[in-house]
Amino acid sequence: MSETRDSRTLPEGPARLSTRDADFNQRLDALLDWESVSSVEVQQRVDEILQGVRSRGDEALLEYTRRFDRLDAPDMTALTLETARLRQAFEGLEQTEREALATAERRIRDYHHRQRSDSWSWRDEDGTLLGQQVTPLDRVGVYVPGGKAAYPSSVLMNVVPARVAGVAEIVMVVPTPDGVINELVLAAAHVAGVDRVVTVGGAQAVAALAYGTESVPRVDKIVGPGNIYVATAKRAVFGLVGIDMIAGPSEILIVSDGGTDPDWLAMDLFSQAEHDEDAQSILISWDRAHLDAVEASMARLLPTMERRDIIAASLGRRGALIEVASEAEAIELANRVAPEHLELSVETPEAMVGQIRHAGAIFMGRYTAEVLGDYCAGPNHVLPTSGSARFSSPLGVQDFQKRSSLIQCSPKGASRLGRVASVLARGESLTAHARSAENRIGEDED
Ligand code: HSO
Ligand code: ZN
Repeated sequence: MSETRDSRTLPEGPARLSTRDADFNQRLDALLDWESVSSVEVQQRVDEILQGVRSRGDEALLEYTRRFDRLDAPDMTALTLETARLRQAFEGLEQTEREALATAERRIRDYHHRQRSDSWSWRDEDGTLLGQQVTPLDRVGVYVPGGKAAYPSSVLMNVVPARVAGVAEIVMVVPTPDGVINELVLAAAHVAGVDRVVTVGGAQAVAALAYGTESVPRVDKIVGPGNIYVATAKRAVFGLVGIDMIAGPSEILIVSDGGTDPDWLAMDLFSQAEHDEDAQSILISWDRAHLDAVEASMARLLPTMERRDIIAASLGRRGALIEVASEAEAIELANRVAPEHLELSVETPEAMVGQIRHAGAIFMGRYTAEVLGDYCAGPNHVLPTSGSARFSSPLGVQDFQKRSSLIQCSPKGASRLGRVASVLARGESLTAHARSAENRIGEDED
């Protein structure tokens, strides 16, 4: 337990820190330290599974599904769900659930529509055309975890940007241990526009998508979160196929000016803590009494939470309430943490947002609970974690589009560029390059 933690409050509560503490930097670094490391044992098991599916296709998929998910299917048709089955799942929902899914999908689609890159080109002074042609990926695989982390919202967040990009075929894989199917996940797949679902999971599902089997088509990119086996398998097949980022546990960092209801902030901190024992929730303020009030709210509300054990573990391991000297210091600290989610719970977030350089998603003002972004505001909830917002961005349409560059030389352009290329090619002693360029040098130079 830290020296400054108040022992009357949460037994498993977040650490209390102040930037004035002599050991502040050390303690903050220890809290932020998180790295996904895959053991040699996990890597070996994953390699075996990848090899199995690569060499024996569907037969291996059926065997691993029998072994790991206790699901004895006679053939792959028993593990494949077509669009009619997805529609049936959607139609079986309550009307409020159908409407919520449809509203979320529409808002996510509208937001991502604005992200699309268009092709462009121009002609230089010699009449040579230069440009960029943007095309979608042909086929994408979306991994959806089973069990406690099976989130219909993540189905929308991974599939909708691919659809908006123009991906022709989207295959979803989801484990169904003991044959238990999550109807909400299938309904979300329907709303998002998945073409087919294969009910296999783990490294074997990643292998099927990367190599293709008799029944599962090989895809060009695999996206979506998964456990350590899935993450290890994705890393292993990267290069043969594209992959998205490997996401760490969820994080929230709130900067509060002291004017937001402490109970609201307590619940905002809980909202990400309840994802995972390793999730991170941090509150920063220059108002010490406010930090005390939020700490008291957390202690009072925690026993009322269904997932209190996970929340308490997450807060105890990686949570923190940090007192800073000023607003400027709060901003500096937020940039240093580069959180996945940043709530600016202040009176005028517009004045602050321009100073934020590193954050996956920024939630501006007291009314903007981070959870609205998790489900339905519109932006993607697949975001850079563990400080990777310093160099990467939310999942988006760009992740499902690629660029081809275009060059069309006019005779004059070929002649002029030919002279330049020839000199550079001879400098590299590449004679065929030089002569190929020289063939197009003409008399038509000015
Ligand atoms: N906060 C998670 C996404 C999520 N939350 C899904 C609820 N469901 C990672 O950004
Ligand atoms: Zn969440």
